[in-house]
Amino acid sequence: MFKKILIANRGEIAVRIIRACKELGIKTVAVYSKADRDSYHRMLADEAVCIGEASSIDSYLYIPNIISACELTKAEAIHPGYGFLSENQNFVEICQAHGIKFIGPSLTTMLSMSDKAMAKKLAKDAGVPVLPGSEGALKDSAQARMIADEIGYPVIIKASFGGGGKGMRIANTGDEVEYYFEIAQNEALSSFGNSDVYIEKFVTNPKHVEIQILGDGKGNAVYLYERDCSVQRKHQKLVEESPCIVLNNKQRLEISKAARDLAAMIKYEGAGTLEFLFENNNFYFMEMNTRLQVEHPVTEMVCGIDLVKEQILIACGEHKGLDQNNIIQKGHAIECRINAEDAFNGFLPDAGKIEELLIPGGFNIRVDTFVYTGFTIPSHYDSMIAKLIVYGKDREEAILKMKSALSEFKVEGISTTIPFHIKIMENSEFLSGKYTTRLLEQNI
Ligand code: MV4
Repeated sequence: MFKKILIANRGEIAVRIIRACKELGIKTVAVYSKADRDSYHRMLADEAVCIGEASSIDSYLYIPNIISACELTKAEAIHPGYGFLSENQNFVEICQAHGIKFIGPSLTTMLSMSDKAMAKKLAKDAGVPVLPGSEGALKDSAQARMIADEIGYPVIIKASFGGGGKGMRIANTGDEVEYYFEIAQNEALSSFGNSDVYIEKFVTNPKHVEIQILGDGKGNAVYLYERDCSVQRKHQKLVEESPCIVLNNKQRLEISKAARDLAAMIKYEGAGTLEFLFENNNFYFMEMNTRLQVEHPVTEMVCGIDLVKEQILIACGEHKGLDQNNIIQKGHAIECRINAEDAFNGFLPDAGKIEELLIPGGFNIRVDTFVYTGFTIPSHYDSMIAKLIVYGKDREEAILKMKSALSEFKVEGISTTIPFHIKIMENSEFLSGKYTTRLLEQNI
C-alpha cells in the first residue's frame, strides 16, 4: 500500500480524496495556492505545500511546483481529482519520469481516448453502438458535405480533441456543413491546439446517460451501472441521478456490458466513464472520461462502493480483484451541485464571504464540501461549493429527501443554486423522469 499520496487538486474533491486516504491509513499531502490558504483541504491533510499564485496556471496547473512538492514530501503517488491536470498527458509522462505513480489510466489509454474520433473507432471495434459519421478526422469541407449527405441531416461537427460542448456546430443543410466546417476547425485549433474535426448524425432531444466502469489495467473491467446527467445548462451538469428510470433492465445491462467490454479491450486502469446519448430507446457512445467525475457519489450510493478507495487500491496493485457479482445497483441516488451563482441572474458567479453555513443532515444524506462559516470563496476557481447527495429506497423517496435537505441548507452572504434546485425538484418533467438535455432551455 502507498504510505503517502499527494492530492493535486483543491475544493471538495481534495477533501473527498483525503478522507479516502485517511480511511486506508495513507498519509496525505495537500497542495494549495495563495488564494487557498484558508481552504479546508489544506487543514485536513497531514502536510500542505504552497504551490504558487492564485491563478490556476501558476499553481494547480503548474507541473514543476507540484512535482517539487511531491519530491519534497516523498509522496509516492499523485491523485489528480477532476479538472486541472487529471487528463493532462504531459503530466502523466512527467510523473512517470519522476517515479511517481499517477492514479489513473496509462498514458497510451489517455492518448487514445483524448482523440474523440479515435475513441469512437475503438468503441465501434468493441461492439459499442456509435452514431453514423466520418471515420476519424475530416479532410476538407467537400468530404464533410459528402458524408453529411449520406447520413442525412441534421449533423454535428465536433472537434476531435474537444469535449464538454466546445467547438461543436450543428448543420441542417449541405451549405451549412461547408460554411461551419472552417469555423469549427478554427475554433478547434484555438481552443484545443489541434484543428481536427469529425462529423456525425445529430441527435435532437437526447438523454445524457453515462456508465461508470473500473478496470484493473490487465484487461479485466466491471461496470457500476448508469447515471442520468441530462439536467445541464451550457454543458454544466446541475443534477445527476442513478438509476436512469426510463431504462429497462435489458437496456441497462446491454449498455453497461458494452461499456465494460470497451474498458476491458483497452486494458483500462482505474475509474472511467463512458458517455452516451439515449434517444428512442437507442444508445450512442460519445466519449470516454478518463478521470474520477464530479458526480461519482451518485454511483457510490447505489452500488455501496467507495470509488476513490477502489482507484487507490488499483493504482498500488493491491486490489483483491474486480468481481461483477459484488456490484449491485440498489435504491436511488440524486446529486445537486450547489454553486455560488445567482441562478435567477444568468447564473452569474458570486464569490465572497460565507456569513453563515448550515449543512443538512439525516439518514442517507451526504454533503461533500470544503466551505465553512466565515470562509471567503476565492473568485479564481470553479463556482461549485458543495454537492448534496441523497439516497432513498426509490426515486420518489430520494426526491422528497432532496427537497427536505435543500430546504435545510442555509448559505448566508452569497447567492447559491439551492433555490433553483428546489424548482427542479418540483418540475413535472423532472418528476416524470423522462426529461432530456433540453429540460432547462424548455422549462424552468
Ligand atoms: C451530441 C448531441 C447530439 N448529437 N452529439 C454535448 C457535450 C459533448 N460531450 C457532446 N454533446 C452533445 N453531442 C450528437 N451527435 C448533443 C450533445 C449535447 C448538447 C448539444 C448542444 C447543446 C446542449 C447539449 C447538451 C447535452 C448534450
